[in-house]
Amino acid sequence: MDILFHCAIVVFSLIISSTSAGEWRTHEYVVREHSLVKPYQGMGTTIPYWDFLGSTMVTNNYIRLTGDIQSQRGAVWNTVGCYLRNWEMQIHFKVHGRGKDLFGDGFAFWYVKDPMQEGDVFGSKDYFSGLAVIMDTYSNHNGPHNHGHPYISAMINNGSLHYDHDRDGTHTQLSAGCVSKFRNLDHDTFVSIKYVHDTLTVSTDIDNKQQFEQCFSVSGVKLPVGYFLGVSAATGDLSDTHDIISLKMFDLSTPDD
Ligand SMILES: [Ca+2]
Repeated sequence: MDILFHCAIVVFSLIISSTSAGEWRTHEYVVREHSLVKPYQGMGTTIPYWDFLGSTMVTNNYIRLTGDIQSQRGAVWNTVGCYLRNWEMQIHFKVHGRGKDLFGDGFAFWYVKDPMQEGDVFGSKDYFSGLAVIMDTYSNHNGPHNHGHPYISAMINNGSLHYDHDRDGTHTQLSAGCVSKFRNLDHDTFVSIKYVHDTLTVSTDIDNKQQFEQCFSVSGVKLPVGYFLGVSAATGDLSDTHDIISLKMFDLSTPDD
């Protein structure tokens, strides 16, 4: 009886897992191993599929990459390589602090070859290989740009390019980005990074309208599969609190892909 019961459970589990394995591939389905949602905690103090670096602090309601304190670096990295060909990452974030005019430095989303590398580019490694989408809150403004801040842009790197903070990354950015006033808002703020058929589209939902508005879109972006997802943030002389509330990854591949 006991053995039969266990067999039944095993068979039942197999049916469940094969069904869900099929569902992961369908449109608009959150891919659990690349997502970070509440409640964060797994067994004990670890969070399944995610690693942490630097000043990162996990609470029940948010993951704090940096506090409103000078010279901090924090990151959260997916431990599983991403093999989705077409995907969308929705980041629910909150950037806030005491600074009215002076605050920084911002945070970045990463899809890179080498995860868990602390460094000077919003808390992560310079000369990275892969994609960075940068939410730069502080205008270092020694450069040629005349846009406002916070400014969202993207950078593709093969390991040879340096992110130049003095020019706010202007000479290495993939295309013109957009100004996005996402700091110190009372409502929820989101950024969406979508990669479908080699087109990278970055959108934001920061006006409490529950819909995404396009920031920029670039075609012909070639990214390999198997890289790692992460988010990092840094403060320097200036500071801000950079919180991540959730990371939701959607598989946008269709059976035709
Ligand atoms: Ca900057």
